[in-house]
Formats: sequence, structure tokens, C-alpha cells
Amino acid sequence: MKKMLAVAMSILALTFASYTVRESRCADAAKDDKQTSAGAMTVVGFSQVGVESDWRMANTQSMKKAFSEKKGYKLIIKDAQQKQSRQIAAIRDFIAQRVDYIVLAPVTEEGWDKVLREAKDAGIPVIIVDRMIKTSDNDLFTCWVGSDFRKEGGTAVIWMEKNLGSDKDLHIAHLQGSMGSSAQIGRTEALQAGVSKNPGWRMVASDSGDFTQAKGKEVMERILKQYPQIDVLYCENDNMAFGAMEAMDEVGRTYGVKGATKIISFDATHAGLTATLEGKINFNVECNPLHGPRVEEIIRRLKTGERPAKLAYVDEAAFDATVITQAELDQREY
Ligand code: GYE
Repeated sequence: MKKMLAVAMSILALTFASYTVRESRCADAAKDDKQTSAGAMTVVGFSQVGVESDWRMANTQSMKKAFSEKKGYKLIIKDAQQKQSRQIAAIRDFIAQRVDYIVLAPVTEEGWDKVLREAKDAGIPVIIVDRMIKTSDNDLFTCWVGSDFRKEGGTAVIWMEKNLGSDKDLHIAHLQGSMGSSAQIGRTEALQAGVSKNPGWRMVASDSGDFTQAKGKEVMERILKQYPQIDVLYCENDNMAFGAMEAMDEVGRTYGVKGATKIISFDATHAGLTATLEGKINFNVECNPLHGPRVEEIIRRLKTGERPAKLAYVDEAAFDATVITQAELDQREY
């Protein structure tokens, strides 16, 4: 107990120290040319995953809106094209530019310790958004805000049990997101747990479509050639579901509320919910991309010396094609 208390105290002290260091670093940097040209603006470097999905585009828009010049921010966005190496280079570049805060939407969970230590040594707070990282040292990031992906997957599995049958023989095809990303890991783990729990459920195919429509289509084409019967398609995002639907349309396979293959999807973007309302997607689990205001609030609080929660999960809903209303679709902001 004493040891835990001591560890907690030193974490607190270290966290506080890093903010203090950061503040004095900012004061020095004010004399710097670059910093002067940005005036009194808060410079935020955002390493974004890419442009792979509607979710991602909505997330980028949300960040742009929240970190506007009008609000006193200079937001530098670097698109990693879904490559971790590009994110590491972006973070190093942000450190070299001496930005005030770094925001990282990590493509994968593993492999961040070295570069995050560099940011910490430079006294720059790092806020992780959306997916999570695995690190041996939680002091390497200031805080995280995002989704509980395991819970999202669990919601989908409960729906399958209730609506398709826990004791039924189900042939399941699985389109995975980018391997090693928290969104893929959590949603996949939940499905695997469902398959182990329900003896009739059989995973016939499982492959990654990298969260894109084009790859989702490509993978689904291969699966359709191999398997004449697919009762459930568990698709880890809306864009891959669109690709899979294209592939099914092309070979005349039916899906959705009236079709042979029931489709589960994630994100519940405007386009995804439209397909749900049309009965093409049976069940769509929301994943909220509107993190801009959440991250902005974190930075605002850090600036005033507050310490926001280390981890913050956002609340998320889910939509059944037989229940969703036009009004719910109309309310959708992304
Ligand atoms: O589900 C997918 C996107 O990490 C939550 O990434 C995000 C996922 C989202 O490309 O569409």
C-alpha cells in the first residue's frame, strides 16, 4: 500500500514537473522566430492516421473545427497514410518545431515508447486520441480520450445472440480493420469470445480490409468465391461494409434485413446509418469521431495547470435496422 502511494506520489510529482518544465520552455521559446510568427497562438501538432474512412474524415474535421485560429490555435496536421513510420517522423518533426502540444491518433498500439520519450524529454505533452497505445511507462503520455472498442464488439455479439440465435449454426465471415490497431483488436476479441461461447457459431473466414472500402471489397470478393454460405458478415467498419456490399451485389448475393447474409458494422457514420435505415446493414455500433472539442478541452485545462483524467471513454449507442428512425439519421453530425 505504502509502495503504491509512493509510486502515485512520484507520478504526480513527475506529471506536475513536466507541465512546469513545459511552461518555462514556452517562455523561452517566445523569443524564438518561429514562435514569434505564430504570435500568442498555441501550436498543436496532430499526427493523424490517414484518410481511410468516413470516420477518419469526420475526426479530422472535428479537430480542425475545435483548433481554429479564431480560438487561438495553430493546428499542424500530418497525414500518416496509415503508416507508423510516418507518425514517428511526424512526432520528431513536431519536437523539432517545438510545438506546444502533440496529439497522436496512433495507427497501432505497439512501438511508441522511444519517440514518446523524446517528446517527454523535450517537455512537450502528448495527448493520445481515438485508438490507444501499449506502453511500459504510462507517464510517456499525458492523457487519452477515445472509444471502448472491446465494449463496441461486445454490443454487437449480444445483438447476434439475441437476434440470430445463440444456439443456431452460423457461418460467420469477418472483415477486420487495420491489424494491431485498438479498434481491430477490441472488436476482434469480442467476436472471438462470442464464437468460443456459442458452439454453433463458426468463423469461416477472417481477413483484414484495412478499414478501407476498396480493400473491404477485394477481401469480400475472395471470401464469396470460397464460401457459398455466409450467414453473418461482421465488418469492423462502415467503409469495409460498403465494399463488401458492392462485392455481394456484383455476384447476386443478398444481404441485410431481407437477405441471406446479416451484416454487422461499426462506426454508424451518416452513410452507415443510411444503409442501416435502408435495411442493408442489420446492426451498426456507433463509434464517435467527434474528438476535437474533447481534446481542445484537455489542452485548455492543461494550460491552466489542471490535470484532466488520464483515460476518458466516450459514450456510444448502437442501431438496429428494424428500430432506427429517420429522425435519428437526421441528427447524425458525421
Ligand atoms: O472505426 C475506422 C477508422 O480507430 C475508431 O478507424 C477508429 C477506426 C474506425 O478508420 O473507420
